[in-house]
Order: sequence, then C-alpha cells, then structure tokens
Amino acid sequence: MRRFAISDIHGCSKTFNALLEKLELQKDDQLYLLGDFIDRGINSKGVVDKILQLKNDGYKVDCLLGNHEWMLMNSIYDYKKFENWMKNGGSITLDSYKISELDYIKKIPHDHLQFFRALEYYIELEDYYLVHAGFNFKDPDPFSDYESMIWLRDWHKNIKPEHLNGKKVIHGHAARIITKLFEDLKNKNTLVYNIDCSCVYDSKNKLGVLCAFNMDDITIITQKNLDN
Ligand SMILES: [Mn+2]
Repeated sequence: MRRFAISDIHGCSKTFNALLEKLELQKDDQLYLLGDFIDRGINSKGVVDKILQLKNDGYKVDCLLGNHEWMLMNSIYDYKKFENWMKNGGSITLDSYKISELDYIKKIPHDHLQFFRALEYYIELEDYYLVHAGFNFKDPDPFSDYESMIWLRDWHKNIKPEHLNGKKVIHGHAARIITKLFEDLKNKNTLVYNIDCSCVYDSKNKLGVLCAFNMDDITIITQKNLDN
C-alpha cells in the first residue's frame, strides 16, 4: 500500500492521466487530491470525470476543496462572484462542460456538483495534515480558520510547530518551480511540503510539472504538462 498526494491539476486531464499511469495505481493505494481540479487548463470536466471514475472503480481517492472549486460553487447564486470566477480561469471550465456563460453553471452535471459540495477543507492523518493552501498560524486555533485553508499564501514563516503535534503539512495552491520542492525533499527538517509544481503553467523555465508526492518514501514522481 502506497500513499500519494497530488495537487493543482487545474484542468490538465491528459497530464493527470499520464501521471496516474506512471504510478501504476493499485486498489490498495491511497490517493489524496488536494484541490484545484478545475480552471485555467483545457479539460476540467475530464479531470473530474476521471476522479469520479476512479472512485466508482473502487480506488481509494480522498479529495480536498481548493479555492477554484469554492469559486465555482459560490458563483451559482452570486453574479459578482461569477464574474470574478470567470476572470480566474472559470470560463475555460464552462467550455469544457460545453455550457455558455448565459446558460450558467446550473447545467453542470449533478454528480460533479455533488462531488464539489462534498470536498473537505483538510484531512488529518497520523503523520500529516493535508490542505489545499495552508493553515493560519496567527490564529490561536489554525484548524478553525477554513477560509485560510483554501486561500492563504506566504504562511510558512508563521508556522508554530507546537500546533502540528509532530505531523508534517502537505499543500498546494502556491505554484512554484519544481527545484524548490527538490530542496525541501533533501532537507530532513522540512515541516511543510508545497507540492504545486505549476502544472498548468508554461513548461518553459521548468514550470508545467504535475507531481505525485509519495508520502511514505518522501519522493516524487513527475509528469510534464501534456495539455498545453
Ligand atoms: Mn489554489
């Protein structure tokens, strides 16, 4: 049994599928997907279809909420939020569902909406906390600030290790170059792994990599973007 975490797939379904093939995922493996399945990339619907298919086929997949799924859900009844979502990569997501902006997002398939609604803010394991963006350690109880879990940036400097109960944190949300992750892997004192290696961004300058973080070996398996 292996445990992998993947984050920020952002509509890159070919890349996601290719990474899954490299992993040769087994039914006793556990996959954690840390949010931002949608937006910016070409096939958000395809990514969610694949996740639902894996679950239906009996693979163990647990998924977290990202700020992009939050924007989608909060756009349904709030036009200002809808406009903001469109500016942040939402319109290509509607294209993938073949829904026009006028038709609006009420036409997204029921099982997809149900999937988005059921996403969790964070997962606590024996050895890890998993979250999309991060935890707000300026709050006396970082695990009560749900908004920060999907939006927070630049929070590493505020970490209070005494709040972590000896566990490490894995998150995404803040796209960065993969060499930074390699540095964190080498350092045995690393408390926080940001595994967002900029999948949806241009593969020039070593961006455009989706990575699967092996949570037991502390190694990564990478896949270059195949969607752009
Ligand atoms: Mn995000």
